[in-house]
Amino acid sequence: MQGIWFSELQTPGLAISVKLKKTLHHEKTPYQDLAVVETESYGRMLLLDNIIQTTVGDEFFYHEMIAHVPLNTHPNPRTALVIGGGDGGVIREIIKHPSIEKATLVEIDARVVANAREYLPEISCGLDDARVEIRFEDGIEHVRQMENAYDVIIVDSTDPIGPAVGLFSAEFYRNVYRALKPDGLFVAQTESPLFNGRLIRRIQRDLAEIFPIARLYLGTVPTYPGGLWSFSLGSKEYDPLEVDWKKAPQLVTRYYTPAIHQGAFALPPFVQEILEKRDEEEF
Ligand code: AG3
Repeated sequence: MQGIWFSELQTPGLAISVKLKKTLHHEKTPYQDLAVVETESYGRMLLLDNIIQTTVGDEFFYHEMIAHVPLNTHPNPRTALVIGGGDGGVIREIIKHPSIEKATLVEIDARVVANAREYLPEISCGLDDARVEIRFEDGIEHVRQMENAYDVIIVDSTDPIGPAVGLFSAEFYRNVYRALKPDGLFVAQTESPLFNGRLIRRIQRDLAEIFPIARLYLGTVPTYPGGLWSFSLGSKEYDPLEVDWKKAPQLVTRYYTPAIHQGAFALPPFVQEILEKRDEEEF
């Protein structure tokens, strides 16, 4: 192949390759290796430790699905917390909701936010909104300290390796429950149903023990492993399948619609099987 290509090794036997126009920035932050590159097919792309986090070309699939499903499930979300998500994409979607009074971003790595502001303005543009507060601290610690504070919590983390591991644990979910208001709900990105079935099953079981309502939904993200992505939702009161659409805000979106919201909870048989399997039956 001609030119310079970046490859992410998505599994030991699968890579995605993207042709580069140029590298715009590269640094080692106190937490990770960070690069912003210009690609031929997806525009600018953010890499953390050589893993694709987001691209200007396909970010809306992910950011709209992780934000609008929980925010429309809550009838009147006023306070929202994003853990991770330093590129600002989830915040940009949250502030589209007129009921939002305050959106807090808790990102451990200030360099992610600084680089997103500089190189990814289409994604980070919401970070300067007056309703947004940015805190550079550990999300795990933050939810440990909060109680009865948020209507919606969204975990926009990296893959469950290194520092993000704790964001996929039952202890963290219990702290999230406590940090939520009595009718609050939370969503986390929970990886690929094709390649992370065991993880998804374990998370769904943990959530079902902690929250009265636990559900899995799916979306497409072209640059993520397998292209099909999962989100796990835990809710104290509101069911994402019972949204009163007449009362939902009219949103300008490119992927999310009420019909896609409903349809995202329709699980293909292979995903249903993942949830029902016993651990020793893993493929
Ligand atoms: N959060 C990262 C999702 C995981 C992607 N995994 C992968 N490419 N192997 C994305 C941050 C976007 N705001």
